[in-house]
Amino acid sequence: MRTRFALAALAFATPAPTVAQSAPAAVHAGVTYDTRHHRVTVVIGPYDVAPTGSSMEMPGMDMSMDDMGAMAQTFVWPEQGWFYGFHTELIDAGDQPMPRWLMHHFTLLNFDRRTLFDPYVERLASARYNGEDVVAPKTIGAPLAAGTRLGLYMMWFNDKPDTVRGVFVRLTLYYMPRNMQPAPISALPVVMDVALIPGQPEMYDVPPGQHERSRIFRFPISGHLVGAGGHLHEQGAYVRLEDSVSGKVLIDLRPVLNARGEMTGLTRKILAMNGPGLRILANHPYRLVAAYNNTSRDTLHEAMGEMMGIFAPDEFSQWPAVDYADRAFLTDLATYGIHAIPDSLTAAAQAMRAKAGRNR
Ligand SMILES: [Cu+2]
Repeated sequence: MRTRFALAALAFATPAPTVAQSAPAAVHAGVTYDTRHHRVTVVIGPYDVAPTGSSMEMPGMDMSMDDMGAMAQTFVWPEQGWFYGFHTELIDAGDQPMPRWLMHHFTLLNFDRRTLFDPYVERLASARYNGEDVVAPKTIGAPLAAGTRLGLYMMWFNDKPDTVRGVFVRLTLYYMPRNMQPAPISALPVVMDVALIPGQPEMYDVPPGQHERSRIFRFPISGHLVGAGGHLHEQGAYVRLEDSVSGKVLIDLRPVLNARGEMTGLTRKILAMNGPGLRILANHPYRLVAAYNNTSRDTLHEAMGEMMGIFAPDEFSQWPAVDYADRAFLTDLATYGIHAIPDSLTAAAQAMRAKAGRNR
C-alpha cells in the first residue's frame, strides 16, 4: 500500500525539467550555508503540482496523509549550534510568491537523533500549509552538531482543477552559534499522542457525547517542559497532562475559536516564563488526556489528540541514542519512503565534520 501511494505522489508533484521563463531565473534549487548570519537555506524545485483533488481531506479514506508525500532533499548541517526557528516560502523561478496552500505540510527529519518516547527518527521541525512559521525566543534551541544528517519531506496539495507549474519551496533555518552568550537552554520537541501506533495513522473514532482517551507517558530522563501546544480536531474539548499519581492537572490546553466558532488551534503555554518550567521526573507516570464533546449524532472519524512539548533534559547527553538496527526505527523511516540512509549523505556528513574541525 505504502509503495503504491508513494509512487502516486511522484505523479502529483513532478520535478519540472524545464520552466517557461520570461525573466531570468532568480531562484535555484540547492542548499546554501550562511555561517556569518547563521542560516541554512534549502530550495527545492521547480515542481509541477498536479491536481490532487480535495478527497484526501475527506474522512473515511483508507490512506494516511503521509503516503502522499516524498523526500525532497537530504543535506547536512554546517556547524555546531542551536536551531531555533524557520521560515517557509513558496515562490516561482522569479522569486515571486506562489500560493502557500500548495504545500500540505513539510517535516524536517534528523537521522542522527530519535524521538524521546519511541525509537523513531527525530522530527526536528514541521509545518502545515496554514501553519505559521516558528521562531523560538533565543533562550532555547535544539542543539545540532556539524555534519548532522537531515532530510526534508514534502507533501503537496492542489484542490484546484489545473496543474500549478514551476513551484519552488525555500526553507530558511535559523540557528545560534556555539559561542552564543548566554548559552541557550538545549531543548527538543516531544510529541505525546493518545493514539500513536507505530506505522499507523494517529487517528481514532469518537462516538456522540463526551469522550476521553488517555495514555500514560514516562519520560526516560528528567528535565523540564518549557513550552506546550496541542492538537485536536473539530468538537475537541481539551488536551491535558496530569500527574497520574496525584491526579493534579499540570497543563490544560483549550480550543481557540474564530468568529464563526471554528477551531483555529489550541492555546499555547510558555511554562518557563518565571523559572525553569514544569518539572518532569524520569520514569514517573504522566497521563495525557484528549477529550471531545461530540454534539453531533454521528461518530466522528479520524479524531486526534496530541500535546507537543518543548523538553529541556537535565543532562542532554542522556537523550536516548538511535539504534539503526531497530526494526521500529526502520519501519518509521520507511513511512517517509526511506529504506536506507544514503551513503552519499553519510560521506557529506564526514566531510562537513572535518571542515568544521579545521575552522575552529
Ligand atoms: Cu490532526
